[in-house]
Amino acid sequence: MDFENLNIEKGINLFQNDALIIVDMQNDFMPGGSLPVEEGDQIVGGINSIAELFRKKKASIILTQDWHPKEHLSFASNHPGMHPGDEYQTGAIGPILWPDHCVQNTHGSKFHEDLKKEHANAIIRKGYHPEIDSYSGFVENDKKSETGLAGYLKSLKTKRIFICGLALDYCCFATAMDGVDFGFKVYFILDLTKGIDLPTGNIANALESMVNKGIVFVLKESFT
Ligand code: VGL
Ligand code: ZN
Repeated sequence: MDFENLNIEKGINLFQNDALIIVDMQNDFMPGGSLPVEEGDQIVGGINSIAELFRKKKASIILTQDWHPKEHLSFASNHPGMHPGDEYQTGAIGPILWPDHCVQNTHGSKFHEDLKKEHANAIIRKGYHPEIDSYSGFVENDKKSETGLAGYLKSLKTKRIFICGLALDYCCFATAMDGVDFGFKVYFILDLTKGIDLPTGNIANALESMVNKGIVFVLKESFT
């Protein structure tokens, strides 16, 4: 599945009970970081502009932040003899191991310096249990430990969520899929996200799963 074959919805009008979820726009996922997503820094400006639209409509803006202790079991460094990118699937870790990234309080865990953080209503942290990874902003990979995001959004009577950020095929994808399961209408902003594509084909698979889940694709220009 390519970007070209996706249906793009236009003419999106925002309301106060909409929410923008900006996923993991942190230094370690930027070029030069420890788990760099190619061109990850190039979406910062566009995300700031969309966030401004949400702010003007009094809609909610939520940032997610990958927030690992240094002994986190998703890091290859915590498995003797294993390397980043190695396949590893046990419990709530996997399908591959990662380089150390987004370690709590390090520069890599901070948001990109140009990302406008002041208009965020909430910051949801995830991945802080050493033995559980969390790609989704809603529930960690054990499928049990909730971050509180769903309850937060429901208390604001949120109906539609719009996802952007990093990385397309991991944390944005997982957040979008869980968003549907929690009862939200989910929109995925295709030109405000970049993917990792590990293993190769992962981006195409993620897009196809999202189509099948009924997630709606939009672009920056879809917002009126
Ligand atoms: C992410 C891999 C590991 C992401 C976080 O933000 O997509 N990917 N941790
Ligand atoms: Zn992580």
